[in-house]
Amino acid sequence: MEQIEKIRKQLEQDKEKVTDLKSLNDQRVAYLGKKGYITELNALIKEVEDKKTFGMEVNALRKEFETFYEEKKQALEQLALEEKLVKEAIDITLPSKKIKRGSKHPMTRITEEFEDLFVSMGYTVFEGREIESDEVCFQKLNLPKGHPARDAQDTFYLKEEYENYLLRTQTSTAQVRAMEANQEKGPLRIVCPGKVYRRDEDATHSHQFMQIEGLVIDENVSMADLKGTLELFCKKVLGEKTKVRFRPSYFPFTEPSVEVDVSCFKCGGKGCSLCKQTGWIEVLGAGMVHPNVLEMSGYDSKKYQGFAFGTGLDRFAMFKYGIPDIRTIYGNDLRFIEQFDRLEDTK
Ligand code: FA5
Ligand code: MG
Repeated sequence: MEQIEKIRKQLEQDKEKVTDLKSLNDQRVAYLGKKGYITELNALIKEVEDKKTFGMEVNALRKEFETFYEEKKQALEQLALEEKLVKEAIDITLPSKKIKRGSKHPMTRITEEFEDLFVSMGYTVFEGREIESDEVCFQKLNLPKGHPARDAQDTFYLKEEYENYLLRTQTSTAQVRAMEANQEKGPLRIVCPGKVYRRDEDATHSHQFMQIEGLVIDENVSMADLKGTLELFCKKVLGEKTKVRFRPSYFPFTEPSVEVDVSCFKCGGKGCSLCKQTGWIEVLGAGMVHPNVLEMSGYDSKKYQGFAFGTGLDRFAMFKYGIPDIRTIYGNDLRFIEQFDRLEDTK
């Protein structure tokens, strides 16, 4: 019985020492574990006379410990929870994190600007294809197999069973697609922007770039209409002071053909590094649609004439935004793309 009293007294002291869940658990092991104080009291039972009283006292002590343990455990857990809540509280008065907004790619901006301009002049936007047949990319544009002008554009062909297919080298393919899609073989007025591919690679030439094609077909369409349209286009896009110059050129699918230069927008025509001291910058190719091209797509070339033009959109983006290397346009670096979000002259 003395032993029991001794351990009861010790328990009173030990209760004070419990400060957290760990020390509480240590006490549980010390009292109720395999070699715990209360467990060992049980072993003494065979040595005492009044086994019944002794057993009851030990049980009472065990009960006392268990009650203490449960109550203390609950209290400590509650305390831990409260501390956690305080620590993890969210301060709703703090400024929120900025949500990152996407921004339009410069090529998307240029494309939309050009589309808007031509739509305002009565054109519709025509969707071409990026994978084209040799027939549409070359043959129906008056470039039969073996034509020397193919060399300047020969590109990425598809493998074996698709050997007659390639990644289009020019949006002029849209001329053929639009004429063939028009069942009435009547007037047409379309623009087609899109990606094109060539085996090129330097600061101003990319293996993938963008062009926009324009095609107008009607009765009595002349070179004067082409000139007026392109002059208006260049002035709208590059500024009213822009001077436009037409030079004779050659494309197999137009006759006559021209290349169009604009007065240098950097030096105004005086001569600088951008225009290589000439005062002029070449921006597009154009011409009157060749009668063969009209006929091959089912048009009556006696009744209809047309003009077509095609220009590299990347060049315009580079001029407009002062981009020195075309490859940054396709590098997917967000630091590059995000800069255009701050421009005020675009949507
Ligand atoms: C053509 O592609 C003709 N289809 C244009 C045309 C259309 C003529 C309709 C007549 C009638 P050219 O190969 O010159 O022409 O290319 C047109 C423009 O694409 C060039 O002036 C240039 O701005 C751009 N360009 C050509 N190659 C690249 C390249 N690798 N990277 C970026 N831009 C290029
Ligand atoms: Mg050219």
